[in-house]
Amino acid sequence: MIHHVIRCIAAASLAASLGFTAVAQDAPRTVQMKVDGLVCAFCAQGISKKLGKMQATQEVLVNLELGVVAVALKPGQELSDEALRAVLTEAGYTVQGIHRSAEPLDALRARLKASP
Ligand SMILES: [Cu+2]
Repeated sequence: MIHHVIRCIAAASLAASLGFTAVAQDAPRTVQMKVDGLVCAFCAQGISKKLGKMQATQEVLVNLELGVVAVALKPGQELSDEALRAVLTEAGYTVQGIHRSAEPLDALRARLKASP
């Protein structure tokens, strides 16, 4: 037991010295959704507002052209697929799919802009 703990601490400090921080940083903190019914800037604004009000939300990204909505979660906060679906469905949109990743919102934004 003690040995196990010591090994873990050693591994953690080794990782830290190599420039890696906590494992949690690689956890999926970005929730990307394919949403149907996004038509205009008001849709984007409304969705940003609704999702932005949620406690776990750090930042919202809406790409109208591709029908993509993404939410970056605050550290240590969670947002279930069901909760996200509920908000968007209630607002009149259809969620086609939800995908979680560790891709930062800025990177996702750049990638979406670059796609045709
Ligand atoms: Cu609209």
